[in-house]
Amino acid sequence: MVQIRSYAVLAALQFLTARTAAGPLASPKRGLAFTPNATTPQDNSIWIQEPTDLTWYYNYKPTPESIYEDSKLEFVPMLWGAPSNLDDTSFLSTVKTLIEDRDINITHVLSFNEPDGPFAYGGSNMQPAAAAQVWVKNLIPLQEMGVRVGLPACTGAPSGLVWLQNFLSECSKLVSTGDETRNCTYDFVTIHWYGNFEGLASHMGSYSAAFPNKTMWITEYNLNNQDLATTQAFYNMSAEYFDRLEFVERYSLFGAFRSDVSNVGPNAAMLSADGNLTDIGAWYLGRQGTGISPLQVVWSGWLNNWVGY
Ligand SMILES: *[C@@H]1O[C@H](CO)[C@@H](O)[C@H](O)[C@H]1NC(C)=O
Ligand SMILES: *[C@@H]1O[C@H](CO)[C@@H](O)[C@H](O)[C@H]1NC(C)=O
Ligand SMILES: *[C@@H]1O[C@H](CO)[C@@H](O)[C@H](O)[C@H]1NC(C)=O
Ligand SMILES: *[C@@H]1O[C@H](CO)[C@@H](O)[C@H](O)[C@H]1NC(C)=O
Ligand SMILES: *[C@@H]1O[C@H](CO)[C@@H](O)[C@H](O)[C@H]1NC(C)=O
Ligand SMILES: CC(=O)N[C@H]1CO[C@H](CO)[C@@H](O)[C@@H]1O
Repeated sequence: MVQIRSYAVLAALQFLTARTAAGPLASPKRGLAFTPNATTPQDNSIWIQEPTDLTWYYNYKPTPESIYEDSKLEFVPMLWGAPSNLDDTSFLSTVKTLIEDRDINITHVLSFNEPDGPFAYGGSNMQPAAAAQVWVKNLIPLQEMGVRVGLPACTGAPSGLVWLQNFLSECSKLVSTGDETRNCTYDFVTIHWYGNFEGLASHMGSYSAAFPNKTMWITEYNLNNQDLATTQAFYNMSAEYFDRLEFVERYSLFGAFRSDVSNVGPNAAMLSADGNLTDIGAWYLGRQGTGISPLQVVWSGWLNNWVGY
């Protein structure tokens, strides 16, 4: 009796697992976090070869990539960090030029990249007051033109929320007048996450609570330095979650590079060491898996040399 019951539980569990194992193949929310490597420029066109689901990209810069100019990928400029002169308005004028002179359809911009993180880890290392000054000069005029602007993307550490609250309060000081308190506005919240799915869901929950009624972009995320099966299960669960949640507007896996140069572990990479799409890479583009291991390397060069002897 006991045994039969546990079989029934097992069967139910297997049914549930089977139903949730497959990640969603297609999603219009997906974009490319473009991190090219000059030694493998041939990889840059992989993301626009059909079939691909990707609808947008960012490259951590204000200006677009010429290789994507005629593609269907919408470009999202990024301010990234502080100019040496905090009153500099180059970002504003660059984006205005893209819109007004080059007729590029810019509807969204990203602001600062990990301002609460040190330069050594790719952060833009900014004080909230300095960031507020740059925001007021460059982003408010774009908002007035109808461009939607994302709140800075902090690291996944708890310090991120504190940094953002300080930033908003500094920004409020700059836009308030003697007799009227005003706040800086933003159109969506932007987050980064490295870690497991439970951590990701909890991180998203704390941002939703801190910034109610705002849509969210997850512009960098992955489960770093884990085995392949765990990494793939994380990929599937998070993609399914992002696609299901209406408040998630867009997301971009960090990700679009070869496993041998990955700083988030080889299994998190969308390309194998020899530049082929891995399973995760193919799924992200909305295709069936390739079955290619992230660790795969091209043997032909070695073989040719060997045959040559
Ligand atoms: C992930 O989803 C793909 C289909 O999108 C499926 O083929 C694969 O088995 C799933 N893997 C895991 C570990 O859930
Ligand atoms: C670019 O690729 C080369 C060759 O694989 C590698 O040595 C280098 O570290 C990579 N650069 C970055 C920034 O990942
Ligand atoms: C500009 O991009 C937005 C997506 O953000 C799209 O909805 C809109 O149709 C595009 N406009 C043109 C003229 O292509
Ligand atoms: C500005 O933001 C603060 C903190 O979120 C809030 O308490 C206040 O009501 C806001 N003020 C205005 C005028 O929107
Ligand atoms: C969020 O939106 C709901 C429904 O539109 C509204 O009732 C609520 O007051 C909003 N909350 C805040 C904090 O703006
Ligand atoms: C299976 C597969 O797609 N293999 C490709 C991996 O990349 C090399 C080099 O680009 C190709 O020659 C293979 O066909």
